[in-house]
Amino acid sequence: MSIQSTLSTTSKIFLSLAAIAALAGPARADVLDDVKANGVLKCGVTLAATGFSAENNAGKREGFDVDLCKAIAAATLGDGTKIQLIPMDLKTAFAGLPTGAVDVLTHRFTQTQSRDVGGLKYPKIMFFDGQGFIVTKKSKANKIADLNNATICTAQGATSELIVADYFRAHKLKYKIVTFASQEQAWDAFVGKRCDAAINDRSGLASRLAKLPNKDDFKVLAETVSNEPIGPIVAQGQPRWESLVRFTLNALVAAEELGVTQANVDEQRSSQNPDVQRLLGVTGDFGAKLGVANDWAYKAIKAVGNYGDVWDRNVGIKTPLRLERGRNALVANGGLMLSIPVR
Ligand SMILES: N[C@@H](CCC(=O)N[C@@H](CS)C(=O)NCC(=O)O)C(=O)O
Repeated sequence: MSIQSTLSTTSKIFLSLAAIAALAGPARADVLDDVKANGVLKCGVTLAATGFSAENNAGKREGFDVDLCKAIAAATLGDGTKIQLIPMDLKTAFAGLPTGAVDVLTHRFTQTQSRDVGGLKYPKIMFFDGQGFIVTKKSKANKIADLNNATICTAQGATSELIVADYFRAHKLKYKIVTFASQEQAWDAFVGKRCDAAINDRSGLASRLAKLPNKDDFKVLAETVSNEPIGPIVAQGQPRWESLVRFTLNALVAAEELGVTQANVDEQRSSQNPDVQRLLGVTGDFGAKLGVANDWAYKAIKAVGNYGDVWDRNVGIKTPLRLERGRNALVANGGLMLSIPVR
């Protein structure tokens, strides 16, 4: 744990951005070839975030981020069960890509210019989020302006540090930020009353609230203070692998647009719609051009369903997170989710 004043927060943020820039390291051989040779896909996932990556009662890790890992394994290896999930915190996750400790991060990390230029490539955004603050219901804070002089918990290296620094300075509010090695620790400290408030992606707050027995004792403030475009990450210099991850996620979005679901994907193979035929590998050689089998997208959809299926199963309104699609609805439904045409 570390406590920082406003000024040293800013300098630490720029130091941590410099550390990301040093990630380049020795380049890996072709990751797509590696994954095929290993016969297993290694995904870096969040430590414990219900709905995204957390163990269920049977001790099996499940969630949105786990499903994306399964989809990529299904597309690459023809089998969505050939995955190794490696839980990682903010401190270790990024360094695992160039060394090959992980092939892809299906994590909750925001794309920023510094991370991208620093060697972390984001093939496609899978979740449009924004950050918010959580406080106890007993607290007198009903809006961020009420957090003057508050102590705020978050994790080292999260985008939150700079967001808090910028927002509070711009609004002439005083604060003390307390950072922890992981979001889990930051959350536990907040729940343990170490801080007046915590900040995280709104989906992250919903995720942690979902498993709290006394969730009604807390409230998330209405204001959203940032944009957090979140997506899987691959190492730089891996264009084939980057494309494979991009188009696997894209296939899940395209499937939703075309009405192809986990339940109907087999019958959709006989569809007369040329877009469906290309997506499912019935016509064309779109898989071969990516370096995988032509039924790669069929296998991914069969393994986890379309984007909407993944959403509904893990974080949708029937789950403990109860998240509305909002900005993550398809463009056709007023959101931001759009597929790249499979042509
Ligand atoms: N999106 C922000 C926050 C990322 C974040 O805090 N992720 C949460 C999951 S919602 C987490 O638990 N990270 C791993 C950890 O440190 O425990 C960023 O990219 O910096």
